[in-house]
Amino acid sequence: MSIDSPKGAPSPVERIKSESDYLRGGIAEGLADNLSGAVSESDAALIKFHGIYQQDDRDLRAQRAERKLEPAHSFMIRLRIPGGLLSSRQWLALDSAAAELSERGTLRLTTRQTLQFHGAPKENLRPLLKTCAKNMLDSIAACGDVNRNVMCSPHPGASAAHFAAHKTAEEISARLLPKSRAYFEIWLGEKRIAGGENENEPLYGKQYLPRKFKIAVAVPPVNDVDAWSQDIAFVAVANNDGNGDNALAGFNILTGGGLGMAQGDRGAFPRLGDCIGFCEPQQAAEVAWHIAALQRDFGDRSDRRRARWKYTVARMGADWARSELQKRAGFDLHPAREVHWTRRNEPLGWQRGADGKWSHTLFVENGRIYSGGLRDALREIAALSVCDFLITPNQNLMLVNIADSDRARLAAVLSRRNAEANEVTVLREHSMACVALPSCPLATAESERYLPELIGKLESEMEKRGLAKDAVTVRMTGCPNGCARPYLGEIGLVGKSPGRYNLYLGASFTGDRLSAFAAGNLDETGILSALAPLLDSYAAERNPGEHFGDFLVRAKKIRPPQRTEDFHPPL
Ligand code: SRM
Ligand code: SF4
Repeated sequence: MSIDSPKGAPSPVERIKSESDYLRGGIAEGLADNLSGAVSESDAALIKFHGIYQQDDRDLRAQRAERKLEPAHSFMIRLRIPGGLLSSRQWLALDSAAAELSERGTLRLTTRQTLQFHGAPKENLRPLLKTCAKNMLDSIAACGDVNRNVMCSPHPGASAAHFAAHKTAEEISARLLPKSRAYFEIWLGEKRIAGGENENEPLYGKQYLPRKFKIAVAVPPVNDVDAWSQDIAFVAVANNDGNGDNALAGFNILTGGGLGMAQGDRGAFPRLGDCIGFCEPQQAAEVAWHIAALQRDFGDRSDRRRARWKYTVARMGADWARSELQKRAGFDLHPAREVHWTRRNEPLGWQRGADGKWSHTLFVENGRIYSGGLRDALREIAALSVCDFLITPNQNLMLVNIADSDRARLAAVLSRRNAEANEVTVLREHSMACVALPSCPLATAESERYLPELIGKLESEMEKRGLAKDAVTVRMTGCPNGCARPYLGEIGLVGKSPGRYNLYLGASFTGDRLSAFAAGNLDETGILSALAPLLDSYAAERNPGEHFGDFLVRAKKIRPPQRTEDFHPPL
Protein backbone atom coordinates (compact mmCIF):
# COMPACT_ATOMS: atom_id res chain seq x y z
CA MET A 1 0.00 0.00 0.00
CA SER A 2 1.54 3.31 -1.00
CA ILE A 3 0.53 6.94 -1.03
CA ASP A 4 1.44 10.13 -2.91
CA SER A 5 3.91 12.74 -1.67
CA PRO A 6 2.36 15.59 0.32
CA LYS A 7 1.36 18.67 -1.61
CA GLY A 8 -0.43 21.78 -0.55
CA ALA A 9 -0.36 24.44 2.11
CA PRO A 10 0.05 23.56 5.81
CA SER A 11 -3.23 22.62 7.50
CA PRO A 12 -4.85 25.26 9.81
CA VAL A 13 -3.72 23.32 12.91
CA GLU A 14 -0.09 23.92 11.87
CA ARG A 15 -0.64 27.67 12.19
CA ILE A 16 -2.41 27.33 15.54
CA LYS A 17 0.54 25.35 16.90
CA SER A 18 3.25 27.62 15.57
CA GLU A 19 1.51 30.81 16.78
CA SER A 20 0.71 29.33 20.22
CA ASP A 21 3.87 30.41 22.03
CA TYR A 22 4.67 26.80 22.82
CA LEU A 23 1.13 25.66 23.61
CA ARG A 24 -0.06 28.68 25.62
CA GLY A 25 -2.39 30.32 23.07
CA GLY A 26 -5.31 32.01 24.82
CA ILE A 27 -6.05 29.08 27.14
CA ALA A 28 -5.57 31.01 30.39
CA GLU A 29 -7.87 33.83 29.18
CA GLY A 30 -10.48 31.30 27.98
CA LEU A 31 -10.56 29.72 31.43
CA ALA A 32 -11.33 33.08 32.97
CA ASP A 33 -14.38 33.61 30.71
CA ASN A 34 -17.38 32.66 32.84
CA LEU A 35 -19.97 33.32 30.13
CA SER A 36 -19.32 30.11 28.25
CA GLY A 37 -18.50 26.58 29.38
CA ALA A 38 -16.25 26.24 26.35
CA VAL A 39 -12.90 27.62 25.14
CA SER A 40 -12.20 29.08 21.67
CA GLU A 41 -11.76 26.77 18.69
CA SER A 42 -8.01 27.28 18.46
CA ASP A 43 -7.57 26.81 22.21
CA ALA A 44 -9.63 23.61 22.00
CA ALA A 45 -6.94 22.35 19.60
CA LEU A 46 -4.16 23.45 21.96
CA ILE A 47 -5.53 22.08 25.24
CA LYS A 48 -5.25 18.60 23.71
CA PHE A 49 -1.49 18.92 24.13
CA HIS A 50 -2.24 19.34 27.85
CA GLY A 51 -4.21 16.08 27.87
CA ILE A 52 -7.64 17.75 27.74
CA TYR A 53 -10.49 17.47 25.21
CA GLN A 54 -13.44 19.80 24.99
CA GLN A 55 -16.60 17.72 24.54
CA ASP A 56 -20.34 18.01 24.93
CA ASP A 57 -22.93 15.52 26.10
CA ARG A 58 -24.32 14.12 22.87
CA ASP A 59 -27.33 12.63 24.61
CA LEU A 60 -28.41 16.21 25.39
CA ARG A 61 -27.31 17.91 22.15
CA ALA A 62 -30.60 17.92 20.22
CA GLN A 63 -32.70 18.83 23.26
CA ARG A 64 -30.43 21.77 24.13
CA ALA A 65 -30.33 22.98 20.54
CA GLU A 66 -34.12 23.00 20.51
CA ARG A 67 -34.08 25.19 23.60
CA LYS A 68 -31.47 27.43 21.90
CA LEU A 69 -28.90 26.58 24.57
CA GLU A 70 -25.16 26.19 24.08
CA PRO A 71 -24.21 22.46 23.97
CA ALA A 72 -23.58 20.95 27.44
CA HIS A 73 -19.82 21.52 27.30
CA SER A 74 -17.44 19.76 29.60
CA PHE A 75 -13.92 18.39 29.37
CA MET A 76 -12.32 14.98 29.25
CA ILE A 77 -8.94 14.73 30.95
CA ARG A 78 -6.56 11.95 30.00
CA LEU A 79 -3.55 11.31 32.22
CA ARG A 80 0.00 10.34 31.24
CA ILE A 81 0.80 7.09 33.03
CA PRO A 82 3.68 5.32 31.24
CA GLY A 83 3.15 1.56 31.49
CA GLY A 84 -0.11 2.20 33.41
CA LEU A 85 1.41 1.90 36.90
CA LEU A 86 -0.06 3.78 39.89
CA SER A 87 0.55 3.58 43.63
CA SER A 88 -2.30 2.94 46.08
CA ARG A 89 -2.09 6.57 47.15
CA GLN A 90 -2.40 7.78 43.57
CA TRP A 91 -5.38 5.49 43.02
CA LEU A 92 -7.17 6.92 46.03
CA ALA A 93 -6.50 10.48 44.88
CA LEU A 94 -7.80 9.78 41.36
CA ASP A 95 -10.86 8.02 42.72
CA SER A 96 -11.78 11.05 44.85
CA ALA A 97 -10.98 13.49 42.05
CA ALA A 98 -13.34 11.62 39.70
CA ALA A 99 -16.12 11.67 42.29
CA GLU A 100 -15.70 15.29 43.28
CA LEU A 101 -14.55 17.10 40.14
CA SER A 102 -16.03 15.34 37.10
CA GLU A 103 -19.75 15.22 36.48
CA ARG A 104 -19.84 11.63 35.28
CA GLY A 105 -17.89 10.61 38.37
CA THR A 106 -16.48 7.52 36.68
CA LEU A 107 -12.92 6.37 36.13
CA ARG A 108 -12.34 5.20 32.56
CA LEU A 109 -9.35 2.93 31.85
CA THR A 110 -8.20 3.34 28.27
CA THR A 111 -6.81 1.09 25.56
CA ARG A 112 -3.42 2.81 26.04
CA GLN A 113 -3.14 2.02 29.74
CA THR A 114 -4.13 5.33 31.11
CA LEU A 115 -7.15 6.84 32.79
CA GLN A 116 -9.74 9.39 31.70
CA PHE A 117 -12.12 11.59 33.64
CA HIS A 118 -15.24 12.51 31.67
CA GLY A 119 -17.47 15.52 32.20
CA ALA A 120 -15.28 18.00 34.10
CA PRO A 121 -16.65 21.56 33.92
CA LYS A 122 -14.17 24.23 32.89
CA GLU A 123 -13.80 25.59 36.43
CA ASN A 124 -12.78 22.15 37.74
CA LEU A 125 -9.87 21.67 35.36
CA ARG A 126 -7.29 23.46 37.50
CA PRO A 127 -8.34 21.80 40.78
CA LEU A 128 -8.27 18.43 39.07
CA LEU A 129 -4.83 18.87 37.56
CA LYS A 130 -3.51 20.31 40.84
CA THR A 131 -4.73 17.19 42.65
CA CYS A 132 -2.89 15.10 40.05
CA ALA A 133 0.27 17.17 40.45
CA LYS A 134 0.19 16.77 44.25
CA ASN A 135 0.22 13.06 43.59
CA MET A 136 3.07 13.20 41.08
CA LEU A 137 0.79 12.75 38.07
CA ASP A 138 0.16 14.90 35.01
CA SER A 139 -1.69 14.91 31.71
CA ILE A 140 1.10 16.47 29.64
CA ALA A 141 1.12 15.15 26.06
CA ALA A 142 -1.60 12.59 26.74
CA CYS A 143 -3.19 13.99 23.56
CA GLY A 144 -2.04 16.32 20.75
CA ASP A 145 0.59 16.05 18.00
CA VAL A 146 3.27 14.64 20.28
CA ASN A 147 4.35 11.31 21.67
CA ARG A 148 1.38 9.93 23.67
CA ASN A 149 1.24 7.69 26.71
CA VAL A 150 3.93 5.02 26.33
CA MET A 151 2.48 1.57 26.79
CA CYS A 152 4.23 -1.44 28.28
CA SER A 153 3.28 -5.09 28.82
CA PRO A 154 2.26 -5.58 32.44
CA HIS A 155 3.78 -5.96 34.90
CA PRO A 156 7.28 -5.03 36.14
CA GLY A 157 7.44 -7.87 38.70
CA ALA A 158 6.59 -10.61 36.19
CA SER A 159 10.23 -11.10 35.10
CA ALA A 160 13.54 -9.27 34.81
CA ALA A 161 12.68 -8.44 31.19
CA HIS A 162 9.34 -6.94 32.25
CA PHE A 163 11.06 -4.82 34.86
CA ALA A 164 13.59 -3.52 32.33
CA ALA A 165 10.81 -2.98 29.76
CA HIS A 166 8.94 -0.75 32.22
CA LYS A 167 12.06 1.29 32.92
CA THR A 168 12.46 1.74 29.16
CA ALA A 169 8.84 2.89 28.76
CA GLU A 170 9.35 5.49 31.50
CA GLU A 171 12.62 6.63 29.96
CA ILE A 172 11.06 7.03 26.50
CA SER A 173 8.09 8.92 27.96
CA ALA A 174 10.41 11.34 29.80
CA ARG A 175 12.78 11.77 26.85
CA LEU A 176 10.00 12.63 24.38
CA LEU A 177 8.02 14.88 26.73
CA PRO A 178 7.48 18.44 25.46
CA LYS A 179 9.77 20.92 27.25
CA SER A 180 7.32 23.84 27.23
CA ARG A 181 6.42 25.14 30.72
CA ALA A 182 2.92 26.09 29.45
CA TYR A 183 1.24 23.25 31.38
CA PHE A 184 2.81 24.31 34.67
CA GLU A 185 1.88 27.96 34.14
CA ILE A 186 -1.71 27.49 32.96
CA TRP A 187 -2.84 24.69 35.26
CA LEU A 188 -0.54 24.83 38.26
CA GLY A 189 0.09 28.56 38.60
CA GLU A 190 3.83 28.59 37.87
CA LYS A 191 5.13 32.07 36.92
CA ARG A 192 7.04 32.47 33.69
CA ILE A 193 10.58 33.33 34.74
CA ALA A 194 12.96 35.79 33.08
CA GLY A 195 14.52 34.07 30.10
CA GLY A 196 11.31 32.06 29.57
CA GLU A 197 10.93 33.79 26.21
CA ASN A 198 13.98 31.83 25.01
CA GLU A 199 12.14 28.56 25.60
CA ASN A 200 12.41 25.98 22.84
CA GLU A 201 11.47 22.42 21.98
CA PRO A 202 14.59 20.54 20.84
CA LEU A 203 12.58 17.62 19.46
CA TYR A 204 9.29 19.16 18.46
CA GLY A 205 10.09 22.73 17.44
CA LYS A 206 7.30 25.35 17.28
CA GLN A 207 5.05 23.18 15.15
CA TYR A 208 5.34 19.96 17.10
CA LEU A 209 4.72 16.75 15.10
CA PRO A 210 2.39 16.63 12.09
CA ARG A 211 0.10 14.26 14.05
CA LYS A 212 -0.16 12.10 17.17
CA PHE A 213 2.64 9.58 17.75
CA LYS A 214 2.39 6.32 19.70
CA ILE A 215 5.01 4.08 21.26
CA ALA A 216 4.76 0.78 23.14
CA VAL A 217 7.15 -1.67 24.73
CA ALA A 218 6.01 -5.28 24.33
CA VAL A 219 7.23 -8.32 26.24
CA PRO A 220 6.60 -11.54 24.28
CA PRO A 221 4.92 -13.97 24.34
CA VAL A 222 2.04 -11.60 25.25
CA ASN A 223 1.20 -9.03 22.59
CA ASP A 224 -1.20 -7.11 24.83
CA VAL A 225 0.03 -3.74 23.55
CA ASP A 226 -0.76 -4.68 19.92
CA ALA A 227 2.84 -4.03 18.91
CA TRP A 228 2.14 -3.97 15.16
CA SER A 229 -0.36 -1.12 15.53
CA GLN A 230 2.12 1.33 17.06
CA ASP A 231 4.16 4.10 15.42
CA ILE A 232 7.05 2.40 17.19
CA ALA A 233 7.02 -0.81 19.20
CA PHE A 234 10.04 -2.02 21.11
CA VAL A 235 9.72 -5.79 21.37
CA ALA A 236 11.73 -7.07 24.32
CA VAL A 237 14.10 -9.95 23.61
CA ALA A 238 15.17 -11.77 26.77
CA ASN A 239 18.67 -13.22 27.21
CA ASN A 240 18.97 -16.82 26.26
CA ASP A 241 22.24 -17.42 28.07
CA GLY A 242 21.08 -20.46 30.01
CA ASN A 243 21.05 -18.64 33.35
CA GLY A 244 17.29 -18.62 33.24
CA ASP A 245 17.27 -15.06 34.60
CA ASN A 246 15.24 -13.78 31.65
CA ALA A 247 17.24 -10.51 31.61
CA LEU A 248 16.64 -8.07 28.78
CA ALA A 249 19.02 -8.42 25.80
CA GLY A 250 17.48 -5.62 23.75
CA PHE A 251 14.56 -4.84 21.49
CA ASN A 252 13.35 -5.66 18.00
CA ILE A 253 11.99 -2.43 16.54
CA LEU A 254 8.67 -2.35 14.68
CA THR A 255 7.75 0.96 13.11
CA GLY A 256 5.08 2.49 10.86
CA GLY A 257 2.00 0.83 12.34
CA GLY A 258 -1.31 2.61 12.86
CA LEU A 259 -5.01 1.86 12.61
CA GLY A 260 -7.05 5.02 12.09
CA MET A 261 -9.42 5.37 9.14
CA ALA A 262 -12.34 7.74 8.55
CA GLN A 263 -15.86 7.42 7.19
CA GLY A 264 -15.81 7.66 3.39
CA ASP A 265 -12.03 8.21 3.13
CA ARG A 266 -11.14 5.39 0.78
CA GLY A 267 -7.45 6.30 0.68
CA ALA A 268 -7.03 5.61 4.43
CA PHE A 269 -5.79 2.27 5.66
CA PRO A 270 -4.65 0.54 8.83
CA ARG A 271 -1.05 -0.62 8.61
CA LEU A 272 1.15 -3.08 10.49
CA GLY A 273 4.58 -1.83 11.55
CA ASP A 274 7.70 -3.10 9.75
CA CYS A 275 10.53 -4.70 11.68
CA ILE A 276 13.66 -2.64 10.99
CA GLY A 277 16.18 -4.35 13.29
CA PHE A 278 17.31 -4.80 16.87
CA CYS A 279 18.78 -2.29 19.33
CA GLU A 280 20.39 -2.53 22.73
CA PRO A 281 18.29 -1.59 25.79
CA GLN A 282 20.14 1.70 26.37
CA GLN A 283 19.60 2.73 22.71
CA ALA A 284 15.78 2.51 22.80
CA ALA A 285 15.01 6.07 23.91
CA GLU A 286 17.50 7.41 21.36
CA VAL A 287 15.85 5.35 18.59
CA ALA A 288 12.42 6.65 19.65
CA TRP A 289 13.65 10.24 19.63
CA HIS A 290 15.18 9.99 16.16
CA ILE A 291 12.18 8.23 14.59
CA ALA A 292 9.89 10.93 16.03
CA ALA A 293 12.27 13.52 14.57
CA LEU A 294 12.04 11.83 11.16
CA GLN A 295 8.27 12.11 11.34
CA ARG A 296 8.65 15.78 12.38
CA ASP A 297 10.76 16.43 9.26
CA PHE A 298 9.05 14.19 6.67
CA GLY A 299 5.43 13.82 7.85
CA ASP A 300 2.63 15.41 5.80
CA ARG A 301 1.67 18.76 7.33
CA SER A 302 -0.86 19.66 4.66
CA ASP A 303 -3.43 16.90 5.10
CA ARG A 304 -4.10 15.67 8.64
CA ARG A 305 -5.79 12.58 7.23
CA ARG A 306 -2.44 11.48 5.79
CA ALA A 307 -0.19 12.92 8.46
CA ARG A 308 0.46 9.84 10.62
CA TRP A 309 3.91 8.23 10.53
CA LYS A 310 2.40 5.07 8.96
CA TYR A 311 1.75 7.09 5.79
CA THR A 312 5.28 8.54 5.84
CA VAL A 313 6.67 4.98 6.04
CA ALA A 314 4.25 3.77 3.34
CA ARG A 315 5.49 6.61 1.12
CA MET A 316 9.24 6.54 1.88
CA GLY A 317 9.72 2.84 2.76
CA ALA A 318 10.92 1.01 5.88
CA ASP A 319 14.47 0.73 4.45
CA TRP A 320 14.59 4.51 4.19
CA ALA A 321 13.43 4.78 7.82
CA ARG A 322 16.13 2.37 9.00
CA SER A 323 18.95 4.06 7.09
CA GLU A 324 17.92 7.62 8.06
CA LEU A 325 17.59 6.53 11.68
CA GLN A 326 21.06 4.95 11.66
CA LYS A 327 22.58 8.05 10.06
CA ARG A 328 21.01 10.40 12.62
CA ALA A 329 21.56 8.18 15.67
CA GLY A 330 25.17 7.37 14.75
CA PHE A 331 24.85 3.62 15.32
CA ASP A 332 23.67 0.65 13.27
CA LEU A 333 20.79 -1.61 14.20
CA HIS A 334 21.48 -5.34 14.48
CA PRO A 335 19.43 -8.00 12.70
CA ALA A 336 16.13 -8.67 14.45
CA ARG A 337 15.99 -11.66 16.83
CA GLU A 338 13.35 -14.35 16.80
CA VAL A 339 10.43 -13.93 19.22
CA HIS A 340 7.33 -15.99 19.83
CA TRP A 341 3.80 -14.71 20.54
CA THR A 342 0.98 -16.68 22.10
CA ARG A 343 -1.75 -14.33 23.33
CA ARG A 344 -2.91 -10.76 23.70
CA ASN A 345 -4.15 -10.43 27.23
CA GLU A 346 -3.14 -11.10 30.79
CA PRO A 347 -4.88 -14.03 32.46
CA LEU A 348 -7.55 -12.94 34.94
CA GLY A 349 -7.10 -13.74 38.63
CA TRP A 350 -4.02 -14.55 40.69
CA GLN A 351 -0.50 -14.94 39.24
CA ARG A 352 2.89 -15.10 40.95
CA GLY A 353 5.76 -13.10 39.39
CA ALA A 354 9.48 -13.91 39.19
CA ASP A 355 9.97 -11.58 42.17
CA GLY A 356 7.77 -13.87 44.30
CA LYS A 357 5.06 -11.22 44.60
CA TRP A 358 1.44 -11.79 43.60
CA SER A 359 -0.74 -9.97 41.13
CA HIS A 360 -4.50 -10.15 40.64
CA THR A 361 -6.06 -9.13 37.33
CA LEU A 362 -9.63 -7.86 37.46
CA PHE A 363 -11.90 -7.72 34.43
CA VAL A 364 -13.25 -4.19 33.95
CA GLU A 365 -15.79 -4.27 31.16
CA ASN A 366 -14.68 -1.76 28.53
CA GLY A 367 -12.59 0.01 31.15
CA ARG A 368 -15.44 1.89 32.86
CA ILE A 369 -15.42 1.91 36.67
CA TYR A 370 -18.73 3.17 38.03
CA SER A 371 -19.57 3.62 41.68
CA GLY A 372 -20.49 0.33 43.32
CA GLY A 373 -18.89 -2.97 44.33
CA LEU A 374 -15.69 -2.90 42.29
CA ARG A 375 -15.05 0.80 42.93
CA ASP A 376 -15.60 0.35 46.68
CA ALA A 377 -13.37 -2.73 46.77
CA LEU A 378 -10.58 -0.86 44.97
CA ARG A 379 -10.88 2.06 47.38
CA GLU A 380 -10.73 -0.25 50.39
CA ILE A 381 -7.72 -2.08 48.93
CA ALA A 382 -5.93 1.16 48.11
CA ALA A 383 -6.47 2.35 51.69
CA LEU A 384 -4.59 -0.75 52.92
CA SER A 385 -1.57 0.43 50.91
CA VAL A 386 -0.24 -3.07 50.27
CA CYS A 387 -0.21 -3.14 46.47
CA ASP A 388 0.12 -1.02 43.34
CA PHE A 389 -2.48 -0.61 40.60
CA LEU A 390 -1.70 -1.32 36.96
CA ILE A 391 -3.96 -0.44 34.03
CA THR A 392 -3.58 -3.06 31.30
CA PRO A 393 -3.61 -2.47 27.52
CA ASN A 394 -6.97 -4.28 27.45
CA GLN A 395 -8.73 -1.79 29.74
CA ASN A 396 -8.44 -4.13 32.74
CA LEU A 397 -6.91 -3.49 36.14
CA MET A 398 -4.16 -5.48 37.85
CA LEU A 399 -3.35 -5.27 41.53
CA VAL A 400 0.40 -5.86 41.64
CA ASN A 401 3.33 -6.19 44.05
CA ILE A 402 1.29 -8.11 46.62
CA ALA A 403 3.31 -9.90 49.30
CA ASP A 404 2.38 -13.46 50.28
CA SER A 405 1.28 -12.20 53.67
CA ASP A 406 -1.21 -9.69 52.15
CA ARG A 407 -2.80 -11.93 49.55
CA ALA A 408 -5.51 -13.35 51.80
CA ARG A 409 -6.46 -9.86 53.04
CA LEU A 410 -6.95 -8.57 49.49
CA ALA A 411 -8.82 -11.69 48.45
CA ALA A 412 -11.18 -11.21 51.40
CA VAL A 413 -11.98 -7.62 50.38
CA LEU A 414 -12.62 -8.67 46.77
CA SER A 415 -14.84 -11.51 47.85
CA ARG A 416 -16.80 -9.46 50.41
CA ARG A 417 -17.41 -6.77 47.80
CA ASN A 418 -18.24 -9.36 45.16
CA ALA A 419 -15.46 -8.00 42.95
CA GLU A 420 -13.14 -10.98 42.33
CA ALA A 421 -11.90 -11.74 38.82
CA ASN A 422 -15.37 -13.06 38.27
CA GLU A 423 -16.97 -15.63 36.11
CA VAL A 424 -16.76 -13.85 32.77
CA THR A 425 -16.79 -15.98 29.66
CA VAL A 426 -13.60 -16.11 27.60
CA LEU A 427 -15.49 -14.28 24.85
CA ARG A 428 -16.29 -11.34 27.12
CA GLU A 429 -12.77 -11.44 28.56
CA HIS A 430 -11.40 -10.98 25.02
CA SER A 431 -13.76 -8.15 24.10
CA MET A 432 -13.01 -4.45 24.04
CA ALA A 433 -15.02 -1.36 23.08
CA CYS A 434 -14.06 2.29 22.67
CA VAL A 435 -15.83 5.06 24.58
CA ALA A 436 -18.04 6.40 21.74
CA LEU A 437 -21.38 7.92 22.86
CA PRO A 438 -22.21 10.07 24.71
CA SER A 439 -18.86 11.85 25.06
CA CYS A 440 -16.96 11.19 21.84
CA PRO A 441 -17.66 13.87 19.22
CA LEU A 442 -16.65 11.51 16.40
CA ALA A 443 -18.91 8.57 17.28
CA THR A 444 -21.53 7.60 14.73
CA ALA A 445 -22.73 4.54 16.66
CA GLU A 446 -22.75 3.18 20.21
CA SER A 447 -19.81 1.09 21.36
CA GLU A 448 -19.03 0.93 25.12
CA ARG A 449 -22.76 1.10 25.98
CA TYR A 450 -23.76 -1.55 23.44
CA LEU A 451 -21.01 -4.18 23.24
CA PRO A 452 -21.86 -5.85 26.59
CA GLU A 453 -25.35 -6.63 25.27
CA LEU A 454 -24.10 -7.92 21.93
CA ILE A 455 -21.51 -10.10 23.67
CA GLY A 456 -24.38 -11.68 25.63
CA LYS A 457 -25.99 -12.68 22.33
CA LEU A 458 -22.70 -13.91 20.87
CA GLU A 459 -22.10 -15.96 24.03
CA SER A 460 -25.30 -17.89 23.32
CA GLU A 461 -24.21 -18.41 19.70
CA MET A 462 -20.85 -19.75 20.88
CA GLU A 463 -22.39 -21.98 23.53
CA LYS A 464 -24.92 -23.46 21.08
CA ARG A 465 -22.01 -24.66 18.96
CA GLY A 466 -19.84 -25.98 21.79
CA LEU A 467 -17.49 -22.99 21.51
CA ALA A 468 -18.04 -21.54 24.99
CA LYS A 469 -14.43 -22.14 26.01
CA ASP A 470 -12.92 -20.70 22.81
CA ALA A 471 -11.29 -17.30 23.04
CA VAL A 472 -12.16 -15.04 20.11
CA THR A 473 -11.12 -11.39 20.18
CA VAL A 474 -14.11 -9.11 19.57
CA ARG A 475 -13.52 -5.39 19.27
CA MET A 476 -16.03 -2.65 18.64
CA THR A 477 -15.70 1.04 17.89
CA GLY A 478 -18.27 3.77 17.32
CA CYS A 479 -16.50 5.00 14.16
CA PRO A 480 -13.60 3.96 11.89
CA ASN A 481 -10.90 5.77 13.92
CA GLY A 482 -10.01 2.49 15.56
CA CYS A 483 -9.65 3.38 19.26
CA ALA A 484 -10.30 -0.20 20.46
CA ARG A 485 -8.00 -1.50 17.71
CA PRO A 486 -10.88 -3.26 15.87
CA TYR A 487 -8.91 -4.08 12.73
CA LEU A 488 -6.81 -6.37 14.92
CA GLY A 489 -9.88 -8.10 16.41
CA GLU A 490 -10.74 -11.53 15.01
CA ILE A 491 -14.23 -10.02 14.90
CA GLY A 492 -14.07 -6.25 14.39
CA LEU A 493 -17.23 -4.13 14.45
CA VAL A 494 -16.84 -0.56 13.29
CA GLY A 495 -19.69 1.93 13.76
CA LYS A 496 -21.17 3.31 10.56
CA SER A 497 -24.40 4.98 11.67
CA PRO A 498 -26.74 4.59 14.66
CA GLY A 499 -27.25 0.84 15.22
CA ARG A 500 -25.19 -0.11 12.14
CA TYR A 501 -21.70 -1.56 11.91
CA ASN A 502 -19.18 -2.71 9.31
CA LEU A 503 -17.81 -6.18 10.02
CA TYR A 504 -14.09 -6.95 9.79
CA LEU A 505 -12.75 -10.50 9.96
CA GLY A 506 -9.60 -12.56 9.75
CA ALA A 507 -7.08 -10.94 12.12
CA SER A 508 -4.81 -13.35 13.92
CA PHE A 509 -5.28 -14.15 17.60
CA THR A 510 -1.79 -12.85 18.38
CA GLY A 511 -2.25 -9.54 16.54
CA ASP A 512 0.25 -9.85 13.68
CA ARG A 513 -2.34 -9.92 10.87
CA LEU A 514 -5.05 -7.35 10.14
CA SER A 515 -8.70 -8.09 9.47
CA ALA A 516 -10.29 -7.31 6.11
CA PHE A 517 -13.68 -5.73 5.42
CA ALA A 518 -16.24 -8.56 5.35
CA ALA A 519 -19.73 -7.02 5.33
CA GLY A 520 -21.18 -3.53 5.65
CA ASN A 521 -23.97 -1.62 7.35
CA LEU A 522 -25.18 -4.48 9.57
CA ASP A 523 -27.68 -4.11 12.37
CA GLU A 524 -27.66 -6.61 15.25
CA THR A 525 -29.63 -9.21 13.34
CA GLY A 526 -27.29 -8.73 10.39
CA ILE A 527 -24.21 -9.17 12.57
CA LEU A 528 -25.51 -12.37 14.13
CA SER A 529 -26.63 -13.77 10.76
CA ALA A 530 -23.30 -12.93 9.11
CA LEU A 531 -21.40 -14.72 11.88
CA ALA A 532 -23.69 -17.77 12.25
CA PRO A 533 -22.48 -19.79 9.22
CA LEU A 534 -18.86 -18.91 9.99
CA LEU A 535 -19.21 -20.14 13.56
CA ASP A 536 -20.94 -23.30 12.26
CA SER A 537 -17.97 -24.03 9.99
CA TYR A 538 -15.48 -23.14 12.69
CA ALA A 539 -17.12 -25.56 15.14
CA ALA A 540 -17.22 -28.34 12.56
CA GLU A 541 -14.00 -27.93 10.58
CA ARG A 542 -11.31 -26.27 12.65
CA ASN A 543 -7.99 -27.92 13.40
CA PRO A 544 -7.15 -28.61 17.04
CA GLY A 545 -6.22 -25.36 18.79
CA GLU A 546 -6.90 -23.29 15.66
CA HIS A 547 -8.13 -19.77 16.38
CA PHE A 548 -11.19 -18.26 14.67
CA GLY A 549 -9.26 -15.67 12.60
CA ASP A 550 -6.73 -18.25 11.39
CA PHE A 551 -9.52 -20.67 10.54
CA LEU A 552 -11.37 -18.06 8.45
CA VAL A 553 -8.20 -17.42 6.45
CA ARG A 554 -7.23 -21.12 6.03
CA ALA A 555 -10.78 -22.07 5.05
CA LYS A 556 -10.78 -19.17 2.57
CA LYS A 557 -13.83 -17.56 4.20
CA ILE A 558 -11.94 -14.28 4.13
CA ARG A 559 -8.83 -13.11 2.27
CA PRO A 560 -6.26 -11.24 4.40
CA PRO A 561 -6.00 -7.62 3.28
CA GLN A 562 -3.45 -6.86 0.59
CA ARG A 563 -4.65 -3.61 -0.91
CA THR A 564 -6.16 -0.41 0.47
CA GLU A 565 -9.55 -1.42 -0.99
CA ASP A 566 -9.61 -4.53 1.22
CA PHE A 567 -10.40 -2.29 4.21
CA HIS A 568 -13.38 -0.59 2.56
CA PRO A 569 -16.85 -1.59 1.40
CA PRO A 570 -16.85 -2.51 -2.30
CA LEU A 571 -17.85 0.41 -4.56
FE1 SRM B 1 -8.66 7.35 20.04
C1 SRM B 1 -9.68 10.26 18.62
C2 SRM B 1 -10.70 7.83 22.64
C3 SRM B 1 -7.04 4.92 21.68
C4 SRM B 1 -7.26 6.34 17.08
N1 SRM B 1 -9.94 8.82 20.56
C5 SRM B 1 -10.18 9.97 19.86
C6 SRM B 1 -11.05 10.93 20.69
C7 SRM B 1 -10.15 11.82 21.46
C8 SRM B 1 -12.08 11.74 19.89
C9 SRM B 1 -11.64 13.12 19.43
O1 SRM B 1 -10.66 13.25 18.68
O2 SRM B 1 -12.30 14.08 19.84
C10 SRM B 1 -11.76 9.89 21.61
C11 SRM B 1 -12.26 10.43 22.93
C12 SRM B 1 -13.46 9.66 23.38
C13 SRM B 1 -13.85 9.95 24.79
O3 SRM B 1 -14.90 10.58 24.98
O4 SRM B 1 -13.16 9.53 25.71
C14 SRM B 1 -10.74 8.78 21.64
N2 SRM B 1 -8.77 6.61 21.87
C15 SRM B 1 -9.75 6.86 22.77
C16 SRM B 1 -9.68 5.91 23.95
C17 SRM B 1 -10.10 6.55 25.25
C18 SRM B 1 -10.53 4.68 23.64
C19 SRM B 1 -10.81 3.76 24.77
O5 SRM B 1 -11.95 3.28 24.77
O6 SRM B 1 -9.97 3.47 25.61
C20 SRM B 1 -8.20 5.51 23.85
C21 SRM B 1 -7.31 6.44 24.63
C22 SRM B 1 -5.88 6.06 24.47
C23 SRM B 1 -4.95 6.78 25.39
O7 SRM B 1 -5.03 6.54 26.58
O8 SRM B 1 -4.11 7.53 24.88
C24 SRM B 1 -7.94 5.67 22.36
N3 SRM B 1 -7.31 5.93 19.50
C25 SRM B 1 -6.86 4.94 20.31
C26 SRM B 1 -6.22 3.92 19.53
C27 SRM B 1 -5.61 2.63 20.08
C28 SRM B 1 -4.17 2.81 20.48
O9 SRM B 1 -3.65 3.92 20.49
O10 SRM B 1 -3.56 1.80 20.81
C29 SRM B 1 -6.30 4.31 18.20
C30 SRM B 1 -5.83 3.51 16.97
C31 SRM B 1 -4.36 3.42 16.84
C32 SRM B 1 -3.81 4.57 16.05
O11 SRM B 1 -3.71 5.67 16.59
O12 SRM B 1 -3.53 4.37 14.87
C33 SRM B 1 -6.98 5.59 18.20
N4 SRM B 1 -8.46 8.19 18.19
C34 SRM B 1 -7.91 7.56 17.10
C35 SRM B 1 -8.08 8.41 15.95
C36 SRM B 1 -7.61 8.09 14.51
C37 SRM B 1 -6.19 8.50 14.30
C38 SRM B 1 -5.76 8.34 12.87
O13 SRM B 1 -4.66 7.88 12.64
O14 SRM B 1 -6.52 8.70 11.96
C39 SRM B 1 -8.79 9.54 16.39
C40 SRM B 1 -9.24 10.74 15.54
C41 SRM B 1 -8.13 11.69 15.23
O15 SRM B 1 -7.03 11.63 15.77
O16 SRM B 1 -8.40 12.55 14.42
C42 SRM B 1 -9.01 9.36 17.79
FE1 SF4 C 1 -14.69 7.97 19.35
FE2 SF4 C 1 -14.37 6.68 17.08
FE3 SF4 C 1 -12.48 6.59 18.93
FE4 SF4 C 1 -14.70 5.30 19.34
S1 SF4 C 1 -13.25 4.90 17.68
S2 SF4 C 1 -13.68 6.67 20.82
S3 SF4 C 1 -16.19 6.61 18.38
S4 SF4 C 1 -13.10 8.38 17.82
